[in-house]
Amino acid sequence: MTTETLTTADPLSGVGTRCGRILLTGAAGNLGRVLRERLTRYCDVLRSSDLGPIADLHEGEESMPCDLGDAAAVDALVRGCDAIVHFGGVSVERPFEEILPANIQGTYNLYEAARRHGVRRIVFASSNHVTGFYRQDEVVSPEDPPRPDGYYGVSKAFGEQLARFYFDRYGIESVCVRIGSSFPEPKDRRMLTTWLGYDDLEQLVRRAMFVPEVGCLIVYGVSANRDWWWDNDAAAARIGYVPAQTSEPWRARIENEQPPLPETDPVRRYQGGGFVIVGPFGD
Ligand code: NAI
Ligand code: 15L
Repeated sequence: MTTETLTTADPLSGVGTRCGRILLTGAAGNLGRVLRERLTRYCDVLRSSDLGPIADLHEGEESMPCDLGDAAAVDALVRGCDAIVHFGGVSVERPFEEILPANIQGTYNLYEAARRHGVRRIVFASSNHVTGFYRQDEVVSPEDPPRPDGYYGVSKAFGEQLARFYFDRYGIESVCVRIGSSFPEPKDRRMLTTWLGYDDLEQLVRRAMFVPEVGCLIVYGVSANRDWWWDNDAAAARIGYVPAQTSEPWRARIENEQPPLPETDPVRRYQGGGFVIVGPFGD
């Protein structure tokens, strides 16, 4: 596990963890709302963006609404930013027509704007659904081939490949965090394995932002839960991520209240859980 494999010095020690202007997309979303105040500690100005304006601004925070599917608007959004924390987009399985502008065109617009405006680092909120069709009895590493469990997972795999291309071609560094399930607490048996606590999320984003020379890196965003499906050694070795939270405090209640699904149920069989059975849409 990650806690045992971090044998080298912390790659963040002695490195400044502050920069000029950070752009946060998806700022009105569940995780955006968690990150907004926390990220103001790491920059002079946090540019918080979502489809609509952000009302309750913190000190050092500015609001700039933008539809990620609008290339010209994204270009203006990115201008003047030093780094990007890209959490905006459709965050669940939806028809392809909804995923395409927000997640696929939107992430392309963002990387293109980053290239034009000289942004050097992007933290991309990818998802465990890039590998959702691996079974729950398999351990998956970022080196394994993607097995997306829907259009949403496909869009996140696209984002990861875009990150790879923009590093190889233009030297823009990215850390793609395949977030598990980041909520105040795990909601079901599956999330006992996939849960990512908010303090661990902040640690991951901070490290992904500031550890030098990450290149293009894929890590899983998961806390130190008892069971694991993901080999996250790269997160420890490359950015020094050592999770401090665990889903254990919720285990007894969840296991008492929620009987296990039959072993043959795809929701129990596959890592993506309920995402693997959403759709088809529109038939
Ligand atoms: P969320 O759905 O609460 O927030 C996403 C935000 O993106 C929303 O506020 C929405 O208005 C905005 N958005 C959607 N389409 C947009 C567009 N075309 N232009 C601009 N903004 C747009 O999702 P949440 O939970 O906060 O997740 C944040 C990110 O992390 C998402 O990219 C999601 O895919 C990813 N993620 C989250 C996980 C979790 O457990 N919360 C797990 C894995 C990945
Ligand atoms: C995700 O990618 C979603 O954004 C989030 O809402 C959760 O459903 C999470 O995955 C999960 O797999 O639990």
